[in-house]
Amino acid sequence: MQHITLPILKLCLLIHLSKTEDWTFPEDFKFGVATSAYQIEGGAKEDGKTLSVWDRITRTPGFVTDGSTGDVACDSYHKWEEDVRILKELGVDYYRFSISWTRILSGGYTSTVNEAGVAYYNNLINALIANDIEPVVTMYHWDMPQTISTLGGFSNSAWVDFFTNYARTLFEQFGDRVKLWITFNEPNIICHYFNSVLGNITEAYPNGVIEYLCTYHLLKAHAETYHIYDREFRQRQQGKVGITLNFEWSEPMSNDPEDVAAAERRRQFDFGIFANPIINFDYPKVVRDRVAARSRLEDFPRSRLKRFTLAEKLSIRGTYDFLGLNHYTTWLVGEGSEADPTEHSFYIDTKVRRMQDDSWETTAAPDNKVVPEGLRKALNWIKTTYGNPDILITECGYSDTTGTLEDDRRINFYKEYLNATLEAIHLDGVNVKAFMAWSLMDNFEWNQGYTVKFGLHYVDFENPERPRSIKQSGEYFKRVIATRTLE
Ligand code: PNW
Repeated sequence: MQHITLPILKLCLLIHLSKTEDWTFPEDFKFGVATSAYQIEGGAKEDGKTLSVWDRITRTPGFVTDGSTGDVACDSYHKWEEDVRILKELGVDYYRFSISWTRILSGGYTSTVNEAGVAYYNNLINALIANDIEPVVTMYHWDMPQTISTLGGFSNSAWVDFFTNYARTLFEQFGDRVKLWITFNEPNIICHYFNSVLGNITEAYPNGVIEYLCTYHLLKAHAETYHIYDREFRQRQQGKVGITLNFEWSEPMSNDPEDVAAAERRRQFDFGIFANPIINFDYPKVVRDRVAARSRLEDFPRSRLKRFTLAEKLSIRGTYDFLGLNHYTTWLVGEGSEADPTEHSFYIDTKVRRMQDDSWETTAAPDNKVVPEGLRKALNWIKTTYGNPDILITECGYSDTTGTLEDDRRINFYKEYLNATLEAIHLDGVNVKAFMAWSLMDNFEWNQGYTVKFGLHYVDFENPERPRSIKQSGEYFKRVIATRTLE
């Protein structure tokens, strides 16, 4: 008898466990939504704020598809009280927003604090806390001071001092109340896929040198910020400092060992190049070897990868209290062909080709196809590669072009990506501690302006009042937060 019932019992248990709809998010799991300063604030020239690279580049004809700017955006500079009200209505634990550097330090690299800018964030932070919403603050979400861009941006070693001067100011002004800090949003977009002088703008052609100077200076600025927190603030403020890396999952396009290796190489170039120095030690070996080999082929006197000294490696290692992860999509990756040696770029160094499956659902951001299992795989890869660090999903979201309130595809997206998160937690034991949806509301989607909409709230950009209306996906997210389960 027993030999029959036991397996049946086991089977029942398995069936029960695999019904993830019944699973709840762990008690300490946090839900939130995310935004960034340039994408929502507006008030571009108000109260002493000076120009960032985005205030300037949006003036370049043709740069933004609909010719728009972030001058007003969602007008959150004036409507922060309403933002807090709709956050409260959603019931979120966390609100992730970023601080505009040029609102706080008008000079960019000088230390003179702009009190009006500080007052804006004080109001926002105090209102969040009064409503039991914890602020999660990104220091740098792409809006580099124009003054610093003029000096070469991330390619100038002075960047490290400029940034840490700004970061210290933020700890001083807000660290008594802000306990979760993110130094940088998506360094690989900053350094490798956009122009590193300007911050995130494809004006100058990537030349295979500037990408790695940016990586090097950004990592040093991140680590130095972490050490400043340790030395001057941690004891008093008791907060956490991390970084947000974006990670599109790379799946091998075949079982051919070359494609399998190419997919892993791509992960290391995209994610490992930042995560390995911070969590393990130094750049990943495959990145070091490949850039060195390619540089030799191109007749460079040494590797274009700007290497750390031993002291630098030691000082960067361990500079995180959590890892922020932005995740949207997945690619099928295979071995690429060697480009002509007269060409040099980060992308050429990766030596991969990639494509997406036609059967995957497309979104308004055409590359962001819906592939929920990619999130679970990415989380598992991070767990294995870096010893299961605490992960906060700091962005994940779905875009359409209409902003319709009846957004069932977005509901489906969240259902599936949240389910993948639950699987990673309950089946795989990954330490995922939070999920923040991108975004609280429709906003300025960089060079796609207002044509691509990610919000849980619709914003009427024709109306000077910029009214916000909750979408059905917002109602759905609200229910998930309230019940801590997926229906
Ligand atoms: C993220 N890519 O950006 C940003 O952090 C947000 O500011 C942005 O609004 C959001 O995703 C939606 O796009 C990305 O091309 C932009 O791989 C581009 C890519 C990835 C992330």
